[in-house]
Amino acid sequence: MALISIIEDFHPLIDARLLARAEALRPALQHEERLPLPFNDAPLGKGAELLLDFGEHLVGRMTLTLGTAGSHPDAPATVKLFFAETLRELDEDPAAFDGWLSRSWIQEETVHVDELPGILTLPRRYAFRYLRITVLDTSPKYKLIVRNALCRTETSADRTRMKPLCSGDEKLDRIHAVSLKTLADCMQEVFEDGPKRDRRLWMGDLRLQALTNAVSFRNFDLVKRCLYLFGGSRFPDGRVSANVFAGARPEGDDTFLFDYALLFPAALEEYLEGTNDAEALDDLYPIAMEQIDYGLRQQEDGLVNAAAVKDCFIDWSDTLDRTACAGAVLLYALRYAQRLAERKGDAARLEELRRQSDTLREALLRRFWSEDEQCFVSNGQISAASQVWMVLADAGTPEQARQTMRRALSLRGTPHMTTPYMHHYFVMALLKVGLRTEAEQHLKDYWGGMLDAGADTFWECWEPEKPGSSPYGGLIVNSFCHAWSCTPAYIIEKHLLNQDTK
Ligand code: RAM
Repeated sequence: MALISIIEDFHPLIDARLLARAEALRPALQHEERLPLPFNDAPLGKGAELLLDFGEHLVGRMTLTLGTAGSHPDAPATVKLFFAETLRELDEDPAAFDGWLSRSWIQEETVHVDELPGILTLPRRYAFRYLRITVLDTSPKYKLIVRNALCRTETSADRTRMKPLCSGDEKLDRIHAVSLKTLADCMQEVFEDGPKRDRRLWMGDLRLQALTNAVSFRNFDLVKRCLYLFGGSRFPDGRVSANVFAGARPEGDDTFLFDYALLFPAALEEYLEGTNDAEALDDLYPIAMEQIDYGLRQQEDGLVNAAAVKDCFIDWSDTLDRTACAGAVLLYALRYAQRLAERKGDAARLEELRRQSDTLREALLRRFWSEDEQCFVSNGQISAASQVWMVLADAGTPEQARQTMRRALSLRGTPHMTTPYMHHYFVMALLKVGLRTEAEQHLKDYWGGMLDAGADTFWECWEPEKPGSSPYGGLIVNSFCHAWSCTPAYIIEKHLLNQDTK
């Protein structure tokens, strides 16, 4: 499933006031200096390699101090630098990548160094733990020495708030710590999806980052800034883009995802729960309702139409039937819209939303609940995703929900859940039906599985059945510090320790 949308002449609907508000909330970045674990400063001739390990995942800018051995350098040194978030990435051949994403995301540079000895400051920000330096050439007269490698890290997260968990369960504590590290490394001038790739703001990711931020860094201004960015540059008909390019001139992408747009009301309501921000409610309530109205307009015979189903992300999977999920996400969003309408004192709208929810719930149950299977079936397919979203949407009775999540736990075949994004919602659905032990176990197995496989930060994709898989046609462009994977800290603090299953 390649996710590429190209709309010629796309002119987003710009709300300059909202964008100015977002700009005013641009955070200051905080920096720290990090050195590699001890390394060998032996002279490196043509073809020699040096692998630096910084001991932890970093996001920042790199400066190398270079010296020479031998006679006076009579030619530039050419060096290849390859930054990798994981050891596994180092085994990949950048030249062999032939996937559908840009190979420009590969963190590889070839640099000529004319002045030696000297300082080499690299122009980009990198996300990495490892740096492999390959000397492509010096000259017969000299060898290169890497005397120092310094990374100046960047984040907008206040690291002093990164309190370790002491639950008495070592695995849970480590999962909690790595999830906060993942979030911190994704917190830049916006909540990025991944500091290596795509380095921008995606709605589905933002919603999960904001939840985890609320139990950790509590940088609500950054959440507000991101919501305003989504509000400030939209599709011409008012829809929220799936993501925003958040550089100096922010612009919503011409990619639309039905489920992501419907998470805007959820993210807004959750932001308001934490802040009671009246300005944000006034500014963004109409935009949240526009997403709901769009969703409701996509109904045919009470269910979401095929075009909108096609616009649903849900998980990286080519075989997943998203029909049930699309309807369930709409019903789920209607619940948040009702809370927003209540908050806003919009009684007429609230009444209407209640009616629309009831109608949709009935239609979903009628179409997708199977008495024979005792679970939700989407066009003949029984997937974890369909069960999860139906349960989260409150589509069935509590008994049906519990039944269906038991069924989801026992599903072994395809379609597999492929991302921590989907696994997050899986755990939330288990908690919702009271399967707390199973939820905790799943969290430990799935995120713990990444730790066992060597994660320093949680990954964009992790299929225990297929380690090394990539939705992009090559692991080398996968992100290994990814926003939507940061939720264990939220789940642990808000739900496992507090027994809160809202
Ligand atoms: C990927 C991004 C992001 C996700 C979208 C759907 O390209 O990394 O995390 O939200 O896909």
